[in-house]
Amino acid sequence: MKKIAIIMGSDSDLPIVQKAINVLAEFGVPYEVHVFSAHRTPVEAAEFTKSARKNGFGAIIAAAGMAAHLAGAIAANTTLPVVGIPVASGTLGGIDALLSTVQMPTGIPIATVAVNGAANAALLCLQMLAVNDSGLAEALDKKRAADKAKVLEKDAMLETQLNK
Ligand code: RP5
Repeated sequence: MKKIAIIMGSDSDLPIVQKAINVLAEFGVPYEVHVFSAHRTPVEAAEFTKSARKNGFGAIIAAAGMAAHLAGAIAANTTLPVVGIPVASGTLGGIDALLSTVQMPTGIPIATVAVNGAANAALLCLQMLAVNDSGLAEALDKKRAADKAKVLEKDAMLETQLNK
């Protein structure tokens, strides 16, 4: 099975990134987590990315806050799918990272999830890998069904509490 790389711009992003790690662990998909910065360690970020396909990765998650160029810098060096997580850090609440991550020039795409949307970043990568993996597709279907059941259960609980 292909691995998923999770790269964050700083270890201060880890509390958000942890939600992506948890999802990948739940599905038993192999992953590697790294701290590489587009600004502080640009050479290391590029070296990792350029060899990611030959090293068995199928998708890359890139999480960064503030002037968040990490996902773009990674996407510039690979044609593996890159999923960007804009992280709310600093003083602007994540709008800075959102715009820096989402507004990519034609030819270098990034799939950008919500600000701090790390769980969805992992789920999207799993859905990409599931295109060629029926077992993984089945596991994703089961999770959707379980999530649906939880919502219906909450609806039923609220109905008994609120609807008199
Ligand atoms: C970004 O700057 C990182 O992704 C982080 O969200 C933000 C702040 O980094 P630290 O100053 O906490 O290392 O590059």
